[in-house]
Amino acid sequence: MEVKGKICLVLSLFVAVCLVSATVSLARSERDPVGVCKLKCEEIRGAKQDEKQECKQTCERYHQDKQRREREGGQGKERGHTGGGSGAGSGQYNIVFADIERELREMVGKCHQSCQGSKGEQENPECFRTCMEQYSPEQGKRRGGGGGDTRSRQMGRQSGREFGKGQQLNNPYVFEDHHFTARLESEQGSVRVLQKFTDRSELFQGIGKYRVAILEAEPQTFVIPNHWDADSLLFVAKGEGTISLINTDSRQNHNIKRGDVFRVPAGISAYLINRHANEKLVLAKILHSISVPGELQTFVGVGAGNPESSFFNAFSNEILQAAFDIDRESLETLFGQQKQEQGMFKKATEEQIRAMSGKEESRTWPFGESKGPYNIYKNKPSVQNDYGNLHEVDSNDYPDLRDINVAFSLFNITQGSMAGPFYNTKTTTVFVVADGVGQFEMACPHLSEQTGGVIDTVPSYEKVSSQLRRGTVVVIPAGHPIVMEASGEQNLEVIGFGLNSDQNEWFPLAGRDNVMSQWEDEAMELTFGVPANEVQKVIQKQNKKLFFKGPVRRGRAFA
Ligand SMILES: *[C@@H]1O[C@H](CO)[C@@H](O)[C@H](O)[C@H]1NC(C)=O
Ligand SMILES: [Cu+2]
Repeated sequence: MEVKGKICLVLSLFVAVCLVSATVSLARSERDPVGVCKLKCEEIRGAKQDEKQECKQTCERYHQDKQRREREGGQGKERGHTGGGSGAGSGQYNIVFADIERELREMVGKCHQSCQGSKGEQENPECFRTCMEQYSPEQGKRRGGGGGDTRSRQMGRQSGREFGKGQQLNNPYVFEDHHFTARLESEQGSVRVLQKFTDRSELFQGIGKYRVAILEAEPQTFVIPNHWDADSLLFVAKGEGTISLINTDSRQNHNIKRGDVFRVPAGISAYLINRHANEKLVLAKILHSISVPGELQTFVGVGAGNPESSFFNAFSNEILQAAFDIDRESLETLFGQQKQEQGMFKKATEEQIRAMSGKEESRTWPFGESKGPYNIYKNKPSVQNDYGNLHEVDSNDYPDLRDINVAFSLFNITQGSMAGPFYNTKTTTVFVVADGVGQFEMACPHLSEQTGGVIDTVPSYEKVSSQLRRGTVVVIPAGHPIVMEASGEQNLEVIGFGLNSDQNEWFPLAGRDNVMSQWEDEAMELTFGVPANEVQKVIQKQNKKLFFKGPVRRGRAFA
């Protein structure tokens, strides 16, 4: 027991990589917490003016409420479990931001739904307002009969602390469906782009140039030619298709299938088809912006259906007529597009699909060493046992990964098993859950700093955790230890994009080949304070690598 406790401490020390990165907002929020809270309200994406107003009022109410509680006898501490640190103060405002933001989203979502039935929010502002009032925390308290807990605080206390229940407060690392802020959606398919990482938290400055996107195309669908101002790396999570990259004197058609990794260089125009008769094509993408960091633009020449969504439309007719050397009428025929179905995704006929697929055409190709996609199943897993397997691809396997500086991995965690704890030395990893249900836990010194405030003789860590399900995106910064666990019912399949992957390594913190197995005896004795052979006995007990049998959970662990 005692040894175990000490191991934990050592592990913690071992990974104190990012302790020094102080957060600016901390200092700011101590001086004017309500002001900062209101600023955060302004920053909530997609919120309308009156919703922001509502948010700001909640800031004030929260502040008054807190002062009252402190006067009444110091119950101000909301996070009793954080080791070391004063607890009260700035940390609470970080909590309240997350709280308000999430609560607001929930309220808006619920009210949208319940007012949708009648006429929708625009035409029925009355319904919407009444609904919002009904859900506001102040009302909740009154209705609750003054028993103490407002709705928001109830949620605050419970979520995150209990296993598998919803999302933790103040957790910038987890992204759900509503964090995909840019969307092109139609019946034939969708492209969803995750919000800028730096919009979520300044902790993500190191990966500010990268964005995540998910493309889904229905069976027998054509995605019209377009190009992005970003290099993109795509992984085929599901289905099969053909992607065509266009250059002035050549075209490359590549058939892609599940497990393929493929790079599309910035600015290269590409079109895509889902060849399958009844299976969806799903691509998970990492985009590396090249002009404005973190900003993405897509360029569509023709075909999106309305004239505004063609970049040609930005030019004057005279210019276009001269450029194409055609008369006005032909110009209309070409770019008028009245008969076009709207959107990026078009239903294709079987003949069209047959004609476009299967031809692997490539002549001289000036952009990189590309020889087509790389299939991750081509090589053996780098780790494999009964509890799961890991496939990895880096620029040594697939040179196209070099300039985008991303490495790729796929974790397949057997049901009831877990992966880790481990950490990456250099990459910040974006995990996208491809299938299954589970949860992860991560140790984060940043959040602990925000709640604690004081730098002590030893570092401290906040447990960050959340449920995982298909579509969840989780960002794990470099150096941060993490564990992922699959539910008992299904394998957990997780795609990992390792950003800034140059010379990255990952280190297991337990099991075979764990980082401590290379320590000298003296180092063990000094670090643990007990004889080396005792430590050896403990750390050599687990002889599997990376994937282990999961913990015993009582009750329903995964909602
Ligand atoms: C994960 O492993 C299971 C069982 O071996 C297999 O059926 C499944 O296809 C794998 N998933 C991926 C994405 O490789
Ligand atoms: Cu952290």
